[in-house]
Amino acid sequence: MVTLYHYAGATCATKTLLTLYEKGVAFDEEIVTPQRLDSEEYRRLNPDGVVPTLVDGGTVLNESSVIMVYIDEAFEGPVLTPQSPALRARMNWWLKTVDSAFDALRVFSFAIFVRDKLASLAPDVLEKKLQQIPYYAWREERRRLVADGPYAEDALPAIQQIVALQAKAERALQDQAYLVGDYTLADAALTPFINRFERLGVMLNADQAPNLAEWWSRMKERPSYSAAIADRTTQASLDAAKAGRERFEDRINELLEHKECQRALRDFQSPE
Ligand SMILES: N[C@@H](CCC(=O)N[C@@H](CS)C(=O)NCC(=O)O)C(=O)O
Repeated sequence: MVTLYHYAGATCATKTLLTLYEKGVAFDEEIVTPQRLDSEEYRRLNPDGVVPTLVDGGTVLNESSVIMVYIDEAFEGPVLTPQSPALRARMNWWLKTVDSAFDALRVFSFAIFVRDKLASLAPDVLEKKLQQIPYYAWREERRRLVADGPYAEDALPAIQQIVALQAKAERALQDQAYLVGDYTLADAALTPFINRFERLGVMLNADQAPNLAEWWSRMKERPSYSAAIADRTTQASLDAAKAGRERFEDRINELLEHKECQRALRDFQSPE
């Protein structure tokens, strides 16, 4: 049986969980704790030390979008990719666009609520944890976010990307119920991102993005949403996000009202 390595609440892994549930594929789960992410055993499966990883017999796959496409192609069940090359290209554009926004989601999640876990560590313990991060850019970004949270220099570019992604979705949903024709991998990819934006208090409201709001209600009604997100969300994680959102409410609003965010709303929602 296919095995998904992940941990609760990981946005990228949730994309692949949604795909497994939408397809109706039976799967095993291996929960990857923070210690296991850094272990040699796990790094052999995923050199970057991140989730998700999918193992299907001798096939080991990393990268959430690659895994989603594999699940759709390798297993029976509803087809989640359009037939026509043009629509398929559009879906692939969404997979790439959502992937490109992941750094922004990571920065903002970390700034608002993940950082507390690290900010309370003794300096030498924190440094040891930072040294486990394989890339210099990720490591230094994390160092800045632990120190300054949403006041770090990374916050504005991140929130602008977060707004731009939602503005693009609003535009795509102007005259259709799903991002590309019927429900596809594109919708599955965007779902955990919007879920996180909502929790962080950076989801556009229904006046700014009415079509996105309707799409979001539709996504939440799908059984895959319950199985991959709602049923797996702990009260502790909801409380942590709420506490961060409330604590930094003024800063979040200041960033959302920044002219760069307003520009993203204007440029990407209706560039004509
Ligand atoms: N581009 C990768 C990103 C994977 C990634 O960064 N995953 C996050 C969770 S969403 C992770 O494992 N983070 C662990 C950490 O930063 O310690 C993908 O889409 O699979």
